[in-house]
Amino acid sequence: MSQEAIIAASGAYPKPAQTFQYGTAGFRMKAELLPSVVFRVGLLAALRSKFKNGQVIGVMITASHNPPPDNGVKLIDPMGEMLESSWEAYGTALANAESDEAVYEYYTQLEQKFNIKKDVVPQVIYGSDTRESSPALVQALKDALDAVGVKSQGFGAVTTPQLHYIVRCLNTQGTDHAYGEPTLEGYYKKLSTAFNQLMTNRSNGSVTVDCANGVGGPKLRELQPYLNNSIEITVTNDDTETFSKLNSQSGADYVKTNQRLPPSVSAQPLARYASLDGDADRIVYYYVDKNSIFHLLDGDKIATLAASFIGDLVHSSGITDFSIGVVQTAYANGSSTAYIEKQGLPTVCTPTGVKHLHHAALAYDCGVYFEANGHGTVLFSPSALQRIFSHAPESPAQDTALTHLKNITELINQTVGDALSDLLLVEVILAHKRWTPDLWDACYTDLPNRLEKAEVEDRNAYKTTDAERKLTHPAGLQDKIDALVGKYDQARSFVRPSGTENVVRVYAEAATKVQADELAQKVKALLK
Ligand code: 16G
Ligand code: ZN
Repeated sequence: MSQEAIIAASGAYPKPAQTFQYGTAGFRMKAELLPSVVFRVGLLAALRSKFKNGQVIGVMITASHNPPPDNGVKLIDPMGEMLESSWEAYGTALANAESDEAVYEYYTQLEQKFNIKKDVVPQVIYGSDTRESSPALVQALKDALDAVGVKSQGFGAVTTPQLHYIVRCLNTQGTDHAYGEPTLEGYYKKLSTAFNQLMTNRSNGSVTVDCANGVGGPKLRELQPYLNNSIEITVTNDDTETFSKLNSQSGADYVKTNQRLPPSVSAQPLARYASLDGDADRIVYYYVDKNSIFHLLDGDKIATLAASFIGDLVHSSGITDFSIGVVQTAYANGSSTAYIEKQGLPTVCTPTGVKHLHHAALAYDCGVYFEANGHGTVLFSPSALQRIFSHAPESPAQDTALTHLKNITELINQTVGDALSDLLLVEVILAHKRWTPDLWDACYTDLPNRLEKAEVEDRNAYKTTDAERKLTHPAGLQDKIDALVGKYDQARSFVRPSGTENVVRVYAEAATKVQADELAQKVKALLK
């Protein structure tokens, strides 16, 4: 493509006076700051696809659980994973190039650095959530893709995990590890076929799903007709027309952070409720007990449920020497970690952010990874899948368990955490176990905990080690935190810089709510 064409196209998207950084979940900020960033991410996606010999790269425009005026953009690698970390820095550099000429120059530098062949046709697909700002950002992306001759396809409003799914399908089409049909219909068919088989002759009442007034609402409605009648799903907070309602007083982040029902939900005792986030890659469950007390069933509870269910199926199928591990972050409730270890399963702690958990989960035949906030999935290694699908059962009971296990591998979106897939997974497990939410909850009791955020002058002054559980900088601060923690029972606290906001987060847990709250406040006070 000609130098003039790229420089001219870039000229339509001038860079604001702002420094950008490809963070934990791509670029994310006020939408009005993003057009130049999205344009340049389009160039990066083109390079990434060429570097990957023309494999399809995905670009998702979303700011997940952030408020309506925000937006964001992130890249999806060929197998549906997050962009390889080493490339984030190129995205950052492109986004910060001060002129259109500098953009072009850096682009060609990267072409040379990676020895990119001129004759490879890059392919990029893209989608967005339901924000008001999304169509204009999609246009910026398209202009970049067109300027550098990318073969592209838009999927409109989709959930983040749907786009991850389609990327993987496109890149595995026609191979012996084909992932599915690269369409939304293919996605619904894959999930529903597995779900319907797992729910044959089973039923499990109803679940009410709060969709945060985001893209999960319409997509859950699209999925519903494919599902058999084994559960009744009531879709709420699915107004995507009123832009200001997105993530407002609803959604997984609201419920998890406030540890309470969305105001729009009047809960019946012991009925099941779930909340998605704005791009439907997170889900938390909850219920109220007979005394109308709220109980949260978060990502940790989903991880323990999934790991123990899969462990039982593997065992009952007669498959041996099969490793199952649970990957968590520092936010995992101490009780969940203790519970998993008591089940004889290994746990690993990684820094926050899906890419870290995902990577660690690859070490097992089956790696279950969830952040406490409800973002997670289950990965089966290629050799584990091969063993599962070639295993010869030796009894009818083994045969049944094995069939369930195969369907579970199809039901789970293995590319990334997926609220719709996770919803069906939880529903299947509860139906198989005949568990009401209180029985699920009774596996272990969460330690009371508190999450706070603190505005600080420079969050980059806070550096962590040990999977974000300890601070190395500012010097001396960790000792003060440790001294405070020592004063409370079963206490734990850590401080980490946010990867998505200009704040520092403080987490504390302790034996009682009063202690957890007090510890969080005292640690927060150290940051002043
Ligand atoms: C991003 C991460 C999410 C993490 C959150 C932490 C992805 C796709 N998303 O949203 O997993 O929980 O950041 O945010 O990795 P924080 O760094 O602001 O606390
Ligand atoms: Zn999200």
